Amino acid sequence: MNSPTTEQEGPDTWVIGDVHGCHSTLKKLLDSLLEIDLDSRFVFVGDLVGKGPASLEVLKTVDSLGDRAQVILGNHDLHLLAVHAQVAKSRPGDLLEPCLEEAEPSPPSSWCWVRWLEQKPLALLQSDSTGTPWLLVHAGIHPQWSVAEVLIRAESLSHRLRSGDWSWYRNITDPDGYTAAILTRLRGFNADLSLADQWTGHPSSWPPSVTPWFQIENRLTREHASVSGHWAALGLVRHEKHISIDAGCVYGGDLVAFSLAGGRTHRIACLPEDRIDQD
Ligand SMILES: [Mn+2]
Repeated sequence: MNSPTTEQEGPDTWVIGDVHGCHSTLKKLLDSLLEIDLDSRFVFVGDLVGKGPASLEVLKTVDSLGDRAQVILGNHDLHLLAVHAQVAKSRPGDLLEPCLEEAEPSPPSSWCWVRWLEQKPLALLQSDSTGTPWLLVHAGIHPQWSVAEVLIRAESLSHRLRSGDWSWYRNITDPDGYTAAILTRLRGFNADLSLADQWTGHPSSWPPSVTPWFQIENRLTREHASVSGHWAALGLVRHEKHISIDAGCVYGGDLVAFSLAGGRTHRIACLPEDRIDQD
């Protein structure tokens, strides 16, 4: 994590947090990272879309990066796919209409965000240029799951998603639905390890019986380097080998990129045209 640049063998990989339709800020961040190194690679840890003003443009820009960019699905990306599949309703403030209006490719053989997005994984093991494997997810990792279990569960959920079966969606009694809740929405657990998903703010405002997932004692992946986004109220925080990188760009915070090999962060303040009012 702290290896000097001279020991790196390949281009650096930047993990980028929740873009949420902030297209202008994303372009500025990508331009500045490519200025540092034209060969930079990127992993987006979910929530490309929703809330911000230009979700469709974000999808197109990330697709235009080709093999240089990988994407993990977040809860808002799943929500967009669910609205398109007519198993969820668009909410005021999602600002997903332009995506939904362009959901059918024309001509049929051309690129379409639906097929592109539903192929993206829900967890990724990404080695940095020094060979250290990082576990990347949108929201969190269950404390009783090993790295292997995370990847197997993520693959099972992906398979279900691509089959067009949505019966797992928002249903934590379904094993794939529970995986989705953990990987894309997790913040805290109650003392009995049930999900405490009513607590979305900063942990300092939580009751003592609720614990952030990354602080659960004896978490199986605690010795494994990992990155997540999703938690704007928590902000950019390192806890042992885990780093949380959602600094609330769409609310007027920063869009953060974290360099896997160098351990550096690069942040761009939200541009005024991307910012939404927080009510
Ligand atoms: Mn999220």
